Amino acid sequence: RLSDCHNIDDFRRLARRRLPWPVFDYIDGAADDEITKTRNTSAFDEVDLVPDVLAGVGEIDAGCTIMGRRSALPLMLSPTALQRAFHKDGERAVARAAAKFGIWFGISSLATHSIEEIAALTSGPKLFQLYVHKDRGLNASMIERCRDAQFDALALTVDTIVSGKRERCLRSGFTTPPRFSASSLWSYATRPRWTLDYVFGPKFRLPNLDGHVQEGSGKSVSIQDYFNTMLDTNMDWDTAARIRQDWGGTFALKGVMSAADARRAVEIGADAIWISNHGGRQLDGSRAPFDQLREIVDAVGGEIEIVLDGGVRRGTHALKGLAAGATAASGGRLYLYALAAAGQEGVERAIEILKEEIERGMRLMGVTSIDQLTADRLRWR
Ligand code: HOC
Repeated sequence: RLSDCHNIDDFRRLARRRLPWPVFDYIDGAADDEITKTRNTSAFDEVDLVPDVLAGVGEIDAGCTIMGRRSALPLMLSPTALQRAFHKDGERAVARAAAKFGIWFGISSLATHSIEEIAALTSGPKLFQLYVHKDRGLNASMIERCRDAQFDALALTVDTIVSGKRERCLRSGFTTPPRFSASSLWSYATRPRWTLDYVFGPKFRLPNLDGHVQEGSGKSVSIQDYFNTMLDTNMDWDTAARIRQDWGGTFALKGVMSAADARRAVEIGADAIWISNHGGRQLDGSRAPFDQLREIVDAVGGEIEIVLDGGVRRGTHALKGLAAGATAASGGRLYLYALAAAGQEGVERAIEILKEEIERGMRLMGVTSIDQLTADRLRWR
């Protein structure tokens, strides 16, 4: 039950029970041996927090400004694909929950609700995550639609030049739209709530892709097919600079991992970078974002906003990131399990838990605002 969920891992257990295994494994799985996925979270354990006491923490404010908009928490909901495959309300549930808490969320080019539908739901801070397709017309149309719908920022994904080797998805044969297969039939049959919603609910669509991938069109694709056939493998820094210019608004690069690339992001005029390895779903063996944070902060801190994306499951993970120099912490799985478990109510509960952990952590650290979290409050083991 939702009331029994006290941390993100509790939602994960619920999601596992509610989702057919190919769908759960799509969310939960990562590339190769999934070492990077595990490391993304365990990296936070290499650092200890040093609290101050008797600091008068009756009134605290966990708010901050991210990419020009006020956020009630230093926490963002990262854009993730295919959300209606996890819960019938999909991205709408996430958008509404984020708006309720006054925090940023993102939708993916592979969202199951349209740019316009999501924009109409909330005037809260929202970004669009762009995958660069070979079809330049499609890229241009998504950019224009986001501009018309007044999205606050565009985040260009730069870490999916080819697909990571998602072995769980290879085994289950996961595609979008999800398809039933002989090996997973039992799992679908024993999850009737999900299966009935999916079969009898609104048609599963990817409305931002202008019909490139659509149910009923015979165009179901696997993750490998999508990345390897539809995305532009030749994308480079000139492409990123051109997209920044075409968009003209607040612009971020999602998936930067090196200090040298962070410097290039500054040079093309990006407003923010997401230090991210795509939740360990791309290059297994890639370093954890938290481990890379300090060298990136040393290289470009103060010149560009730095969002720490990867492995965040606790309020204290966010606090450690902020103390090490991040503007905010962000994550996908941190709300996706909750979406799968209980829709909007689940996402709200997950944000509430992280909010409480952040605020409790601030009080126990002896700080009343997040700018008081500085690197001298950390000790690296
Ligand atoms: C079938 C198409 O960012 C991920 C997502 C994108 C997946 C495309 C799936 O899983 O990493």
